[in-house]
Amino acid sequence: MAKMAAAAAAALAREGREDAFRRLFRFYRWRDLRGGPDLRGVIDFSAAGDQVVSSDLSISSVSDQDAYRAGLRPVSQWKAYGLDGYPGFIFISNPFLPGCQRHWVKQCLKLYPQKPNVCNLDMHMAAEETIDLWGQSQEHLRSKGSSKREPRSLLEKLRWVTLGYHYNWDTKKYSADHYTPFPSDLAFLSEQVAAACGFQGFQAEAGILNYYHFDSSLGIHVDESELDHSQPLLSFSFGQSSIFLLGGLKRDEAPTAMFMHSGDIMVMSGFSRLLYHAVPRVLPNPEGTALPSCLEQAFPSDFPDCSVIEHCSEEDWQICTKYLQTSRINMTIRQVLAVGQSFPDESRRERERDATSESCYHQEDGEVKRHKLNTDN
Ligand SMILES: O=C(O)CCC(=O)C(=O)O
Ligand SMILES: [Mn+2]
Repeated sequence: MAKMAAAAAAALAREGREDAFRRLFRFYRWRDLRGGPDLRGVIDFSAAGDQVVSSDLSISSVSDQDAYRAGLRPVSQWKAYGLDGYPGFIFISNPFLPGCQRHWVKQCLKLYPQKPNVCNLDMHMAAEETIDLWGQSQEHLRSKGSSKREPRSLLEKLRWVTLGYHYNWDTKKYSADHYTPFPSDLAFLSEQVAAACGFQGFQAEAGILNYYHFDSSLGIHVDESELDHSQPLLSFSFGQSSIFLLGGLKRDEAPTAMFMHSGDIMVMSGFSRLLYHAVPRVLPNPEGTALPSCLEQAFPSDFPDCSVIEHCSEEDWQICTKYLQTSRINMTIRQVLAVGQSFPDESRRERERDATSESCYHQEDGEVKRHKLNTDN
């Protein structure tokens, strides 16, 4: 049956009846020995183009001191953009202070994958094997050469980590009984960014951290599992660059392609909150160096104690550097419930029905999926 569906999908694609999003996804994912697709149609927010408009921020909602505490420049200095045809979409071009992205990278590699947070490796490894991914991978990463043939360390096999209300990939739901405290530093950063975009009172309740390598992609999806869609979705990117596709409410609307570089933040709110999107491609950073220069900047020595940003030791940064030379990390932060809202009461039968046999959409072999295999392949 699955084979027949795949064959039918392939036939449709051959006939040119593949949906417009899928067609562009495949265009940008394509690569061969001579290189990859033509990237001239990809919007680069650092070089304003036709569709790009500047976006107003709520400068007075975030004090310079709070921005500073989160490792961000004063909001009055941020460069924020919108896109024609996508109300509620805000792109903020790297607003991080020099050296401060390093903190978030280290947290994503060293701290956040730790228990009680949940990661893809937990799905097929014993609990004691995934206790200390950083410790188990340090040596391997430190001595790593540039050969692609070397086996990947555990850290390099990490595809996703969930925080707060842990997203259940089977039921596509969050639930009250699978919650662990959301990291306070990341909640603080998220609150400042949301407030600057006009969402004062945003509560960071769930996070999905995505870990990509040059051969990874993230399938076409909509983030609709949160119960309160009036709150924005925040997305932070670090390391190598990627192409992000932002589509419409339906898959037959052709998406807009844009680059996301290290430090860039994207906010999907209002009309844009429930749009289809995907990451077809991870690319070397545009400077062509091992790491983009914004990550080479060291942490200022006079950073105040009240900051949530901790100094990242040279030893830890060396491991992060090795990892990031071929990788991209993305953190997406969500508010799940409206203030005062609780999860609907579900019977056990409903919960069992929702937990389909198709377990995990993230895959080890490169493509990270949010959709059923036969619709996205
Ligand atoms: O990696 C990205 O830029 C997008 C991640 C995403 O869409 C998600 O986690 O829902
Ligand atoms: Mn998403």
